[in-house]
Amino acid sequence: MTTSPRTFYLTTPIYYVNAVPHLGHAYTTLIADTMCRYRRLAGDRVHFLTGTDEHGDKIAQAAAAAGETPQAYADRISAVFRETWRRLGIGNDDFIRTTEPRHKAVVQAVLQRLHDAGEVYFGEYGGHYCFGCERFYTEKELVDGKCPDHQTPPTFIKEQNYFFRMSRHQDWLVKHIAEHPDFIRPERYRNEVLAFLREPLEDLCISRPRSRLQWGIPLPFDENFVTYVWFDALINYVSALGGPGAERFDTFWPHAQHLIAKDILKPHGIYWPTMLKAAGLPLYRHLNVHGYWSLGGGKMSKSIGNVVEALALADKYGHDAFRYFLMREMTFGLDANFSEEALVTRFNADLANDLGNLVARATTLIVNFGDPTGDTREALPSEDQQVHMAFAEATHALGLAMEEFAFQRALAAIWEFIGTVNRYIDARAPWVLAKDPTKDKRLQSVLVTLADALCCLGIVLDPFLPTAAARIRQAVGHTAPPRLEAAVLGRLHAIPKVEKLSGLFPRIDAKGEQRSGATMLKGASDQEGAGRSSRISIEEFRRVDLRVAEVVAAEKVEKSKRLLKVTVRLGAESRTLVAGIAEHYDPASLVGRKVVVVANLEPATLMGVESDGMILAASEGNTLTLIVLDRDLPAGAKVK
Ligand code: ME8
Repeated sequence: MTTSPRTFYLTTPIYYVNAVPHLGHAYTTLIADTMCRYRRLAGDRVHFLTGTDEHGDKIAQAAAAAGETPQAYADRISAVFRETWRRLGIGNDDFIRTTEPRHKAVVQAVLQRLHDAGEVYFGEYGGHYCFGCERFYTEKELVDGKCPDHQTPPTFIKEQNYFFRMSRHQDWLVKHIAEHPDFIRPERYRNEVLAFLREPLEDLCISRPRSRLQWGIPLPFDENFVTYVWFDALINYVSALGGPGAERFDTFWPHAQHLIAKDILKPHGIYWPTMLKAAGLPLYRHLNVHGYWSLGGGKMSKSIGNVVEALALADKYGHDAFRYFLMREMTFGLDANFSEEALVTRFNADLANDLGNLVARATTLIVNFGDPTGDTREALPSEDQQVHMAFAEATHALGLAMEEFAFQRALAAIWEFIGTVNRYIDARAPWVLAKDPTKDKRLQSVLVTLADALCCLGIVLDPFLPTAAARIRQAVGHTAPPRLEAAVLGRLHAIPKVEKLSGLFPRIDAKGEQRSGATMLKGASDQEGAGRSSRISIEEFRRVDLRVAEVVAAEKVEKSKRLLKVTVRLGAESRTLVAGIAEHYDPASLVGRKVVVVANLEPATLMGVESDGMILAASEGNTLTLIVLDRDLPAGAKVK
């Protein structure tokens, strides 16, 4: 991964103020925020822009319906967007409004440039106009004579207007896209733009007569017209930097990346690059396009009215969880369906179980058994090296995924590592090491590895779960601002001061309520506080494959007081398991007995013997008893 400082400029669409923010807006803005946090974590110089699109028919009509002036209405709704982003923890550097003087001035300057360069002409046009989309449709684009987005028949309008000579820019644009395969990404959207460009490109009508629409930026060369809202809106990406010639523009514009959904691919993939080129400005670097969220299969758009109040959901489940779900559930570029049930399932499985329990177990073990003054590692045992390697792999995969906005893959890579650490705890069983004074050095080195792993997780999770990541870092005493370059496992050589952290993500029960804090399972191996939270769902329980097994052979594991190597038969299959029952059962007495085993556990190696499953036993004090059947059943029978 490169650590040299890079410059990164990321924009979201500027959202229309004709309704309050919904889930789709929140998604784009949250992933933009995550990306910018990630780039900052990597040490890059970042500028993150969002804002509101406030001119045009749509807004004028919404204001009239609300009985307000367009400006008062835009002020009010724009403030709702700004406040929503603040509450969701979005760290944008700037918020542009198209009604601001700084924006108007740049729009007019760009229009004048285009006019002076002969890129604009005055002409007459008759076409099918959709007021919802605020644009003309060609016959071919209409579906059954209707606007494909609004499913309403367009109005035929004939009027004199100004036009941008977009048609003359077709050839170089096709060539540019061909030569820069990641100019528009993922590939499906690049292909979609190339498909548009296989048809002749028409000139673009860039004005609206004032007689018909007042609410817009006047053309600098003809006061009788206002600027077409898209021509006005796209320019926000440069006006927010102060426009051509400004220092901020020179710093950031060469690194510009836009983030949008597929609904506005054409203006960004075709109008915008041709406008830039015609105005003598460099093109943006990448257009990153994501898919659409739907609710129960229906499209979600405020003009259609089927909206989810983003904040209500985020407040209900926590802002970190909301952000996590959106990123984990949608494959960047493809559509996804939103449901509260899916959010709760992911919450319980990924956040409460995998991450929350890891943090609770590891911090508890370190606090209970860690000796900050103790001697820790000399040579690194190979199992610890595997944890280090797993982290190096995860951060490598994370870096590659984030280059492409593949948030889902990025999170999958981190969760792969979380799984490795959870298995490492199970296999190393620090609570067992703690019982053997000769193993103290080994115990301390396992605990250092755990503290190290938590600290690294607290760093790499920062862009995705900002609040939880900060709590994890705090629990392991990492007070420095998080930096990706510090997330290297193996740096820690002594146990830091650690605080127990349980209930990071308390499980959500079927009624949608969160349990306060994880409670501990009372079981033999969990007595020392290595336990997981107490309740699991029936689905989770069903995933555990319990079987009747017949013991066919048993012997002591060399050099171990506690472990027996047991061969069992499960139907036709035979397996080797390692069980900590040597102090309670003579190996020979077990042969021929039927026991209950967990058949779908991931294999683990104990004292050099691979164990493929687990024999169930109950224990209290010094007594341990195997779980046996009170009626006979064949080996392999399922235990339900
Ligand atoms: O188009 N799923 O504004 P807008 C995912 N003002 N993302 C969605 C979504 C959904 N169902 N619905 C909306 C405009 N979005 C113009 C943009 S830019 C110069 C001008 C998100 O309020 C997504 O980012 O309709 C989409 O591109 C954007 O909101 C459209 O927002």
